[in-house]
Amino acid sequence: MLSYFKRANLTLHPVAQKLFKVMEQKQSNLCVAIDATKKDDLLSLAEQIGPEICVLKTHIDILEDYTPKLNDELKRLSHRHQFLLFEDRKFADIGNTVSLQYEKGIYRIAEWADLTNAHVLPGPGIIEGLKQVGKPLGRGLLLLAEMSSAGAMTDAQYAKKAVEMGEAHMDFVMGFISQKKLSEHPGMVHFTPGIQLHEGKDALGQRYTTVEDAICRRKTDVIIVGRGITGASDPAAAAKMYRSAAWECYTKNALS
Ligand code: 5BU
Repeated sequence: MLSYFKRANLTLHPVAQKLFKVMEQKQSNLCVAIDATKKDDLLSLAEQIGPEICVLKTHIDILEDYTPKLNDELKRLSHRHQFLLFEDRKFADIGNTVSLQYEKGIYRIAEWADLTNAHVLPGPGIIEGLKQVGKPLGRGLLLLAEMSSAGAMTDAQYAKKAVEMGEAHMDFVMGFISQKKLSEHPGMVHFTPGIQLHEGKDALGQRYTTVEDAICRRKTDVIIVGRGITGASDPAAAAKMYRSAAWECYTKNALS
């Protein structure tokens, strides 16, 4: 398999290039989901795990004390620790509406998030709408091809369509949220949520697989870990452990 370093040279997408380089430099293919509802918790966790991650994933709309100043604080942290910011917004409307949701409103997602994501359910207009806003700012988009939750309607046919839609828009789409590698294009990055140390589930339909299963066997690129790290008694130590496990799987893949 190709190294992230080689893949950086096989894509013209600025965010994918930057991500591959950060991954190689930091030896990290770990994205942490910090689902905090207070901004101090978000910032303090990001500060603790910053050195271990290539991407910080947020749900900005769950914060109870959001102020626009947070955008700059997140950007500052991302520069200091060299990680990218991913707002997991899961856009799902017509092109015109998502372009407004992405650029305007309280959160101004396009202003600070290097990447965001969208469902393909509405058809390619959603990509066009987000691209109008994000491409001039040098942003990237991930398409939701598969979800981790039990009973998800993202079956093989749906995932295939998502990949086709993504590959037809590679000037803005840089990858997929999926449970396995779906696209053979070296520039497409696969992010996989639903990761913990052991297989299992939570009380609300989340399903977990392991780092080894996602990266070694299913050949995805970046693991997304939330509560496995943020709920640990020492989140920095947990992040270190997930980072090295995921990186070890990647290096095994890259050698094969
Ligand atoms: P967890 O604590 O590791 O279960 O958190 C997983 C995060 O990834 C959480 O922020 C979800 O919103 C997100 N997620 C997911 O779990 N499954 C999916 O298919 C997608 C996103 Br898309």
